[in-house]
Amino acid sequence: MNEKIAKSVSKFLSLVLRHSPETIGLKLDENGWADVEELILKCNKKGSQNQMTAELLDYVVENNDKKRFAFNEDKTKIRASQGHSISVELNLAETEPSEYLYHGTVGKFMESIRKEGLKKMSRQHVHLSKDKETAIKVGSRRGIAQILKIKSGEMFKDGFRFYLSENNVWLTDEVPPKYIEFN
Ligand code: HQG
Repeated sequence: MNEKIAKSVSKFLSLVLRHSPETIGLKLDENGWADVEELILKCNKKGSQNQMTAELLDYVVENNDKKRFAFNEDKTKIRASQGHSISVELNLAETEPSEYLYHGTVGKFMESIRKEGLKKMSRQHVHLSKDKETAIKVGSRRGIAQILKIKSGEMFKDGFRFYLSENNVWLTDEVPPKYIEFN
């Protein structure tokens, strides 16, 4: 499999399964699932840069670096495991986090984060990770990464809810400033 093609398919799937299914006239159900046959048909109809096939979809779901997408049990449906901007109910189980989680951001957002904490911005959740390395990667998408250490254990004790996505991204609704260690 050509990795360039796989990456471009992954980007395209992120667009239609997380943000704007209407780009190709696709409808997701309330849990974010798209019908696989319909997805393939509609990708090809609107002439995305790649011919979509069941094999290509299988390959991307299996080999995607962050396991961004998942099939249902009988592989008739596919969805993004996290990262949505459109409202979907992923039905994730509430999970107790470790004492600390991490968030990667960049300097230009720091003043606002110090004031109001971490907000969901355009997504459905604030995204956190178990390890610093992942947070560095996330922050580096935008420039020089600034790593924030989140007192997730304390938040959990105080009643904040945490969810772990199928691909191991920690999700929560917000992180008020008092739970953030700024270095
Ligand atoms: C920042 C990627 C100002 C926040 C990644 C971030 C992740 C604030 C940006 C996933 C703020 C939102 C999500 C506040 C938060 N004031 N800025 N109060 N609160 N921000 O993309 O966490 O590759 O929605 O720090 O790997 O960067 O797409 O969130 O910089 O897992 O699968 O506002 O997206 O995954 O940006 O990334 P995003 P994120 P994929």
